[in-house]
Amino acid sequence: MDFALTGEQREIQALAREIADNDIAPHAGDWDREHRFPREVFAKLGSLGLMGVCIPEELGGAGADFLSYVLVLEELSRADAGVGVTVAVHTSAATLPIVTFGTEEQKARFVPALARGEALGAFALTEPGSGSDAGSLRTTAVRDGDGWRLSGSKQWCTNGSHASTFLLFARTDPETVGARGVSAFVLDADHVEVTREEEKLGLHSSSTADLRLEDVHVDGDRLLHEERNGFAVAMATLDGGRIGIAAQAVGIAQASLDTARAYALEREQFGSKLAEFQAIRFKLADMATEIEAARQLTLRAAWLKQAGLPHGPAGAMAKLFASGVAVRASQEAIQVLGGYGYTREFPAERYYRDAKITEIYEGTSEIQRIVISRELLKTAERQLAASVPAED
Ligand code: COS
Repeated sequence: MDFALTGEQREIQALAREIADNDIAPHAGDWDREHRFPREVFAKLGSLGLMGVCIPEELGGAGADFLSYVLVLEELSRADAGVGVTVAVHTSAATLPIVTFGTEEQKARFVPALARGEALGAFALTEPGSGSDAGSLRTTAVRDGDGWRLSGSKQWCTNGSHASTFLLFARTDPETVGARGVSAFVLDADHVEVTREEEKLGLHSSSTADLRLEDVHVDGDRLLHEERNGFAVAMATLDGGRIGIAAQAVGIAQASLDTARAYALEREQFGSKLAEFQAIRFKLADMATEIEAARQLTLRAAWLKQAGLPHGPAGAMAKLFASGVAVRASQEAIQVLGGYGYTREFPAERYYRDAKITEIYEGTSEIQRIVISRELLKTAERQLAASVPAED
């Protein structure tokens, strides 16, 4: 077991930290207040290889590993969780699935612009009537000559208003109920109509849009992977994506701790710095301990994915735990700051608003528990079956 980062991982982490501290954190409060999507930041991240960290070099990416990508997400999210989710969805929910499931032609056509940050990617699975029960989606794709004709609507699509490439899921087999009739498509911005930009509790520097497709024709080469195998594409994509959301949660939690610690060293009450009071010290200690545990779960899940090992349940555990840590840490940061924590003068209230979504998107905490418990029980059943002697 080796807990040390490689030289390359440390370099990429340092680069992301520098951008986060200099180009993102100083503006995050304004972007939050103005609900501004900071397009220029993604151009800069793209020019530095940070919009395609774990995408192979021959496809325009930085060619680093998944763990480096997760380190970048933590740093960006520490500065601005809206920037973090934009990069996370763009990379692991839109670009990576094309790398993994695309034909050579699809990879060459779509990936380089995404990996360089010249194009932004989005992931369109959720619909008004289909959230946690993703297999019940109703957007249809029917055969139309050599291509397809798509109709339906999608909801809460991160990057929706700014993306040029959409990984979108539709039912190609209307006879089949549930997950089996779903296929995946790679679409352009002009295939989808953005009908609404969502108003959210937090993540105001990110875009969350509703989409409509009205009898849109796309060529046959827009189908990603095999027909009727789209649900597996979505699930495998979310297995990796959830590790990224765990990293985002760790970033928010770390920002919360940093803010609380700095305030405790500054603020005086009853003639002493807050940091002198055990009530405050213990809060900081608990926050730091939980954050470290969340980070280790996240890095281990990323390591499993990089090693090509099963990582779905490990990623679900990381997201389940880290998202809870982010909510608790941001809440505690407000408590340490007291009245100031409740105001916009300090970023703690932004962290609190941003943290909540990590318990919801890319699968709620309840869905993560389903993924984890299914695997637990499957393993127990296998062990049981192996220990029962076969009947003659
Ligand atoms: N990787 C690859 N394939 C997978 C998979 C995974 N992690 N998980 C499931 N599949 C496959 C199954 O093998 C099954 O294929 P077969 O029918 O060929 O056997 C198919 O997908 C259906 O799987 P399952 O029966 O488990 O589907 P369920 O409808 O029970 O759904 C959950 C499973 C609840 C885990 C799934 O719907 C889910 O993750 N929901 C949350 C969706 C989500 O995260 N939405 C947020 C979107 S981004 S904001």
